Amino acid sequence: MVDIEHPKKKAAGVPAVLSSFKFGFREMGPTRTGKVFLKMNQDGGFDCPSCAWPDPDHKRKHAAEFCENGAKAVAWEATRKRVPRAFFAEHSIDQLNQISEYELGKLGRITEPMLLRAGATHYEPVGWEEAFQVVARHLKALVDPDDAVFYTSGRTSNEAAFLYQLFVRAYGTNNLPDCSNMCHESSGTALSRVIGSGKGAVTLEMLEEAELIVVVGQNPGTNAPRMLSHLEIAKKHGADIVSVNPLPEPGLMNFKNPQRPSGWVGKGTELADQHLQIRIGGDQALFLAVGHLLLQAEAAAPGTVLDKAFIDSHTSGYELYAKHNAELDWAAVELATGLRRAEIEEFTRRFIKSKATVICWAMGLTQHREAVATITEIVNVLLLQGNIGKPGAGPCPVRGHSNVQGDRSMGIWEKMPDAFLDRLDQEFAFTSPREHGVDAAATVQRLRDGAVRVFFAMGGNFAMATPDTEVVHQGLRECDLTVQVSTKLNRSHTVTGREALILPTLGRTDHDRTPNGPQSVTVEDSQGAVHLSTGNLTPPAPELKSEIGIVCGLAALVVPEVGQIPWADFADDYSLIRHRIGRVCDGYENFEERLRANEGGFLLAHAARDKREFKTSDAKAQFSANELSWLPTEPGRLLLQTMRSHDQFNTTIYGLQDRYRGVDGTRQVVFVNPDDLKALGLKDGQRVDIVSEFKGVERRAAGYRLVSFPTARGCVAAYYPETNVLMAADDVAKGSNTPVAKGLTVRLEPVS
Ligand SMILES: Nc1nc2c(c(=O)[nH]1)N[C@H]1C(S)=C(S)[C@@H](COP(=O)(O)OP(=O)(O)OC[C@H]3O[C@@H](n4cnc5c(=O)[nH]c(N)nc54)[C@H](O)[C@@H]3O)O[C@H]1N2
Ligand SMILES: Nc1nc2c(c(=O)[nH]1)N[C@H]1C(S)=C(S)[C@@H](COP(=O)(O)OP(=O)(O)OC[C@H]3O[C@@H](n4cnc5c(=O)[nH]c(N)nc54)[C@H](O)[C@@H]3O)O[C@H]1N2
Ligand SMILES: [Mo]
Repeated sequence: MVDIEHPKKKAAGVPAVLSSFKFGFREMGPTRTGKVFLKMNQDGGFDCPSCAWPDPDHKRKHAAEFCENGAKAVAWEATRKRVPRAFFAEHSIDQLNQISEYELGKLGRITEPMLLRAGATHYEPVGWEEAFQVVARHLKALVDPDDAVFYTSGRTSNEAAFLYQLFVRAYGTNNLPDCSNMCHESSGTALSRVIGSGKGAVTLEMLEEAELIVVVGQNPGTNAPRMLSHLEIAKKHGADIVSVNPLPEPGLMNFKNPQRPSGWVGKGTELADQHLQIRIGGDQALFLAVGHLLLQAEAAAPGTVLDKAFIDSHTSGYELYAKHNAELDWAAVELATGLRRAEIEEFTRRFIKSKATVICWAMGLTQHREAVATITEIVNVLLLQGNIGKPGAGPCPVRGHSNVQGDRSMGIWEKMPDAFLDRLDQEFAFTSPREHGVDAAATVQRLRDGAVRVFFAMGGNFAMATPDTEVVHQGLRECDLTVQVSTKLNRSHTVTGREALILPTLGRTDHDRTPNGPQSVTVEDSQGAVHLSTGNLTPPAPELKSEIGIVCGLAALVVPEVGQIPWADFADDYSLIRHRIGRVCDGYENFEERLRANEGGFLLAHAARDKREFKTSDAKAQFSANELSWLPTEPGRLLLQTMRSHDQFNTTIYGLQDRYRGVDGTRQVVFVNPDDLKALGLKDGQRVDIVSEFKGVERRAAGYRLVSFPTARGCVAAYYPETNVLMAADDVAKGSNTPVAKGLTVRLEPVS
């Protein structure tokens, strides 16, 4: 049944806790639920596979640090349901393609390798040895290793990621696209250039000490719920919190902390002191304006606003930036942001008052055409007041997947710097390719050209997470071989190449035992803390392999003669892998020793954060002079953002309830401002097609229900991944090549 009601004003609290346990019991039963929820994010336990928000390490032993959505992610993986052999025998590929993404995910864990032979209509069980032989046969047959692509999602552990990139480079290509290409690539690109590290420069402690925290383009109540507890602590210490978002996301407006009994019964904490309901794509203009006002305020009262000492000693480009930003076209800023000048002035006064400011952001900023420029504009504002490398201050991109940052540290990147490749080559006595590989967007374009022969995925759901869904599906079908290493089924297992393999693997919660005994893996969170993760549940099937076991098994067949790489030893003893990681990966020096010395966790060094040292081209933090950019629209056109509901993890749909936004029973909705509905002659509840327009080409998502919603004027929202059909393969962010998922130009066509 479809039920649409008023959006909620509060997040978390009792309904969140109930929802976790309900979902837990349904999937795992009471005993497993207890076992799992008690071990999550605890010493000696496993790292939550949901988001990349850090754990408060000093409190790890005490509080059960988990959130509703983390609990769902765990229950989804630790489910007792299995996909039996018979299921594949009973369903042809065509029939599998009729099953919705939501239903596929609910089927349960995969327990044995499955092979779709060329010309066959059904997957059939296959032994591990034969499965590996199939991959080896295809890879060895390719004349050019660049005809194969090796994707990675962000749940893969450091150890597995390190071996995977080693295998791929030993094979001879840098074609290592990852989910990060579609996620925080813009943050990495911008921050590397201007502060010399692509990683955020704020720890949990620093966040709690901030006087002003600005949360831009992020919905933490759903996507990083544990962040709210830390915002609440900062708030108790007196911090101002400002949300910059076209939507009034309830987690930020009012938060009931489920970790504390008072949050279950009390009225919750009003987190945001100001909500700037920005027009989609208006953020660069907003921060340009804030910079302008800060410069003006300093001119009016010299020595009181800017941190001149910091600017002089640690930055470059200030003069140019200040000159460029002396004049501002306020009319353009108001159009671009949809905000009133007075609101921006109030926002700026908060910066002036604050001695320590953190700016957090996520997909609402990174998935725009001008994302890189926008992020450098944010850094400009931070640099003006010396808000980096001191307590309570800094840029804080909030990463998505639980180990997406660690995977990058391990070398999962199509363009790893030569210094890394040199160390890799030296360590393993071979020569890795130097030519850059393809990223996610370039992979989509290659698929479109029918130019990918083997598509191999270490987790994830490339068929659904990428733009231009039909184009991607067509390209995958033209591959000779597609391989999914995964825990559960999704569309990427049913849209296949001529031959296809499913290689089931252990998840984060599963006990991982090799002939050498029980093994742990490590992950790196959003703020650069590394720690051990040890699964404690009986795996879904005894013969299931870990991702490490799979990579080692494959590599021993595909590249046995390349370099000196002890694949078999690595498969048995993960500490040997960590030893090598320590010799190759930046920041991981003496990895295994540090882990042991620090009870399984330590913080990676970050020069800008720790020492105000900037590893940029001129060893300074760099101001950027950007032209004002925004997204004007023609009459009758709106800006669409594709976003997550409260009941999904990326392409995995847990349920059909977007509780905070008041939608239940359907995902086929488009949220529109009531005044826009009126202006367009449309009505709440009516059915429309969403039609996107990019470079003269139209794309259509049919049969969406209009929901009158307090989003910013001119801005509409619908759920990812269903609306990825509206995205164009060539529509990417400048500099980072991230597919544009926010700020698509659309019109709404009523269907009769
Ligand atoms: N439960 C759960 N947790 C998750 C995930 C999940 O799917 N489910 N996914 C994980 C992953 S991989 C990621 S990357 C993160 C994603 O976390 P988020 O970035 O929070 O995810 P989105 O749902 O894409 O939300 C984008 C937010 O940006 C706002 N926004 C959109 N356009 C603009 C704009 O132009 N300007 C501004 N200022 N705001 C804008 C939207 O209104 C929305 O609040 O979450 C991670 N955690
Ligand atoms: N329109 C639109 N598109 C987007 C986005 C958006 O906001 N809007 N967001 C983008 C972002 S931020 C991201 S990160 C990508 C996400 O893209 P992906 O990371 O490719 O997608 P997920 O849905 O997270 O992948 C889930 C699958 O991973 C597998 N899996 C789960 N756990 C494990 C494990 O431990 N090991 C292995 N091997 N497999 C496992 C399961 O089969 C599961 O179905 O999507 C991007 N696409
Ligand atoms: Mo992400």
